[in-house]
Amino acid sequence: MPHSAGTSLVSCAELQALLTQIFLRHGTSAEVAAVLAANCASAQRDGAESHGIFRIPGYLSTLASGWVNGQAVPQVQDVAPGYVAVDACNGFAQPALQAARGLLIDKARRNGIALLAIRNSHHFAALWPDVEPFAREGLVALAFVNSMACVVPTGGHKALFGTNPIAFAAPRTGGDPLVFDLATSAIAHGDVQIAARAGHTLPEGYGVDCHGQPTCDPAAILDGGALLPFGGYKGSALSMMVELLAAALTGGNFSFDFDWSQHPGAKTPRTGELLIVIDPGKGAGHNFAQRTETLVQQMRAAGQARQPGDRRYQQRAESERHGIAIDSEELARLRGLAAAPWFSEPAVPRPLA
Ligand code: NDP
Ligand code: PYC
Repeated sequence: MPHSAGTSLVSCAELQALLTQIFLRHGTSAEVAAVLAANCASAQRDGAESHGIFRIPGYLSTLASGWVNGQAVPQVQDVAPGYVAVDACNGFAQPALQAARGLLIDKARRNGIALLAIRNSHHFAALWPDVEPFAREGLVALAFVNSMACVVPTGGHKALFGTNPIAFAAPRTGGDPLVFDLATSAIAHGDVQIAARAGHTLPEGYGVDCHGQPTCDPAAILDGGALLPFGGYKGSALSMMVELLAAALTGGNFSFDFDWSQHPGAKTPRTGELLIVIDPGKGAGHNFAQRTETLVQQMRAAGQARQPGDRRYQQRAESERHGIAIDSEELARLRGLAAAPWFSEPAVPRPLA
């Protein structure tokens, strides 16, 4: 966001502290508040608009609804030499990843590869923060998470898949890790909400209305319509794979499995996440990070000037230099939330029916 009269500049540390306070005031434990605040602030810092502070009202209404347990303590299980499982206990996925991270890295280094299967978890964020740190430690990482049924499988007539992102990170000698993070739907649900709020239309082929008819109106997609996979049957197949890896394999819910209707205000999908971490040092390509760099150079030479992750890294550098530009009214709202919760007592998570 360009800095103008209506925007304020805050440092990432300041934003993180503010968000931590908000989560604490709305019923999360200190551990959960710290992890979610770091995640959300880093998305805002990197210009990931649909998964930064835009998500705060959804987090808070979900906490207030009792659908998620903001105080859950993840249960880590050492299943096998290359397999870690975590029961997030109806809490958020990121604290579950945090709890298992050390064991996962140990196993990946020892065996060359390790899996982390998170179940019973809520993921409401961008996926790249889950993989980029592994690449900074010289590892290759893949992550898959399923969400809520809002995507029609190819040729179908009913929303079944989530927007189901896939993220990948690889170390690279010449610069920041090579990272991509993409929804397997034509557009992320959060970006449909942003387009609807701004009164924008969407390109053709992104969604259908409540009658199953193609529409470019984001409001019609949100009002009983649905999204389409990206790239037709190819995106649909990837979305199907994400359901299998993130839900069937982990023991989490499919995107169509859960019923949040008894929790008005609930927005966070209660599903699962799978991570695969690989130590490239064990492979035939001893200098994997150098080979990543070679590939990037060749892609550049072939005419692909912008690599996935470039926009985020540029925005990150800009935010670190000048501060994160936030709409001043939005910032005032956040400060209000940090000072006084919208209910008198911190939310006590209710058990699920
Ligand atoms: P985008 O389509 O904006 O970007 C997808 C990827 O492609 C990014 O890595 C991006 O890099 C890269 N990219 C974009 N344009 C180009 C280009 N012209 N050339 C080369 N690379 C390019 O993301 P999505 O809309 O698919 O997803 C947005 C976010 O929503 C993601 O962070 C995702 O994790 C999140 N999401 C989360 C869900 C959840 O359940 N938690 C569900 C669905 C989505 P760059 O980052 O540098 O722009
Ligand atoms: O933007 O599609 C999305 C999304 C779903 C869950 C979190 N974000």
